[in-house]
Amino acid sequence: MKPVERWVEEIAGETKPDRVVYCDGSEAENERFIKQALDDGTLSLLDQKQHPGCTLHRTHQNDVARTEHLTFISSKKQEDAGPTNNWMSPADARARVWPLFRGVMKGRTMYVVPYLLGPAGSPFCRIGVEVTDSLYVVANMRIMTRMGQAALDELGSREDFVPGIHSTGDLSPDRRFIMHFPEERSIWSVGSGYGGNVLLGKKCFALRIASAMGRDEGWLAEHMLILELTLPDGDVHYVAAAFPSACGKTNLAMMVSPLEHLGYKVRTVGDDIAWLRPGSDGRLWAVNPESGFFGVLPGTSAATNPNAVETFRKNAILTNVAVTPEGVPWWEGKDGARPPVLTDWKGSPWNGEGPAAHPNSRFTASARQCPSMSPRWEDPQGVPLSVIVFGGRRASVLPLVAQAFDWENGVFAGATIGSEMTVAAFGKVGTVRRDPMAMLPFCGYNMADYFGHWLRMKDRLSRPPLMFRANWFRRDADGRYLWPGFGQNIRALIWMVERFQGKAEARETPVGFVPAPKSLNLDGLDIRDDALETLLSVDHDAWRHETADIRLFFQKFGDRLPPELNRQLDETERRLDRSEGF
Ligand code: GTP
Ligand code: SPV
Ligand code: MN
Repeated sequence: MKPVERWVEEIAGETKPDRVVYCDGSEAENERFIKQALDDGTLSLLDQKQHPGCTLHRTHQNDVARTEHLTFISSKKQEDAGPTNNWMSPADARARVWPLFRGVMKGRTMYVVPYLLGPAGSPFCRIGVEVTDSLYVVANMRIMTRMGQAALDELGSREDFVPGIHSTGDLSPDRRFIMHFPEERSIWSVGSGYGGNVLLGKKCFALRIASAMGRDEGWLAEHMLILELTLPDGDVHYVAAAFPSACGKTNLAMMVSPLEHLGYKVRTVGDDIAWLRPGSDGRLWAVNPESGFFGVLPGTSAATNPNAVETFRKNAILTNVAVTPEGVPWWEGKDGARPPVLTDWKGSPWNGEGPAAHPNSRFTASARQCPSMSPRWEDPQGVPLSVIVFGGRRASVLPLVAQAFDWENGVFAGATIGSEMTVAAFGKVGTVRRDPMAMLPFCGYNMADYFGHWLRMKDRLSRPPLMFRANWFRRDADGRYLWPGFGQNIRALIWMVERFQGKAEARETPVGFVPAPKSLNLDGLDIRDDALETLLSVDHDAWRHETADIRLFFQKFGDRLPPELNRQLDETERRLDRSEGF
């Protein structure tokens, strides 16, 4: 018996499914599963004329976003999980959580889902196996990962797969746990049917477990998009950008360049997760470990993200959207007029109160259907980065774009990013929290050690990418966005890449280099001078509050925080003091 078969047998012995089905990922199998899911009500068909092959899934009403308070890192020692993670000892996990799996699959089928993260044969490639009692999970994993036979072939008799156990359980939040064991590299998830909690290849493996692997093996697992920017002279550059959940990664990665006629072209490599490793050439190389998108629907239209609209036009799974009586999906911010009659995301007639689609409603669709994919998106070696961006959603404080002075200052910039919370996770939407590298909910070990790992990466990079802060969400006194955002964000990207080339002019501020007047390409963009000035300004008083808040945040980590970061903080404050009156 192969190791994977032995493990499956053991889990089946505990969870007691009626049957065990190994998934091969084939077209025929998928058709069979979809039909079954349509029959049992897990999925329903959307209008097949407009959306061939598309289905709708509704999650339970209390199960619509990641639940960070029910997500645990179960390392032997609490300090290895660190102050920003919930911790449960492995013994407590056995005692409190494991019993929830006993007999949980009685009367259900257990599907065995083997999958690859990263292209097969790539040095980045890793193997996972998820067992689940949800056909929704199977159908999603087939899109999001390289699932089925390819993974079984790669797996062979190997033991080094990451096992993940998922059961929807009874969906009670009292019995919902998302457990990670970074030392033994395994995952348990029970009591949820929502994306990030149950598609174990995504946040659980590709970020939380992979970040711990990366620490041990010398690479990084990051909550980043990857895009390709081609300049008019034909030079090709790759950019990785970390923004917190629902802060614009998918939109940036799939943007349509408004300057394509001038030779500025953007293509997509990934929209949510990047695995980064130093190459023998001293550059930092990136792959997208996924093969599909689990993207936010509200606000997505032909105007904001036509590439996404085309990507989920067919063969997509739409979760928690509203539908017309004909089964045409609808969400707030979709193109065209709102249909007069809608069933809301809960399945009830929509009475106009509250949103019709859930604000965190999402599409699952294959990257192969995305018109903007770069020809190199599955390159086994990955793509070399020129630029790393750390962004946040901030109404004030954070300028549109600012370049870090050097690698250490860039790690400081990433480690101190604050962002307003969004609907992607259960919590207080709109409140600013520190979200280092957009990884606060996703780092599988002590974040102080993670900062140290980032700092040390520099020793292996003789040609490091440049690092930047960015913020597309600055607002005026009336709450209106000062920056048009979406495709126009290319202006900031071009400036960043031109900084890497040593071409663009900059102005030094206490928090980094910002674009000098006229150095941002604003060709064809209608933006007021005073808006631009605010966007590129550094408000000293606001930044003093910011540094005070950062100091408090750093104190959480005690002695474990790398001293470089407090030194960077001190230097930032000194620069703010020195430049007062300018
Ligand atoms: P996750 O999948 O949760 O990790 O999110 P993401 O970072 O990929 O976010 P996404 O691109 O889906 O954007 C989330 C929301 O922000 C959507 O409603 C977008 O319409 C909106 N958004 C994206 N980019 C911009 C921008 O440049 N400006 C403004 N104002 N809104 C944006
Ligand atoms: C996020 O919340 O950052 C997502 C969606 O990308 S989920 O897969 O649910 O985590
Ligand atoms: Mn995400």
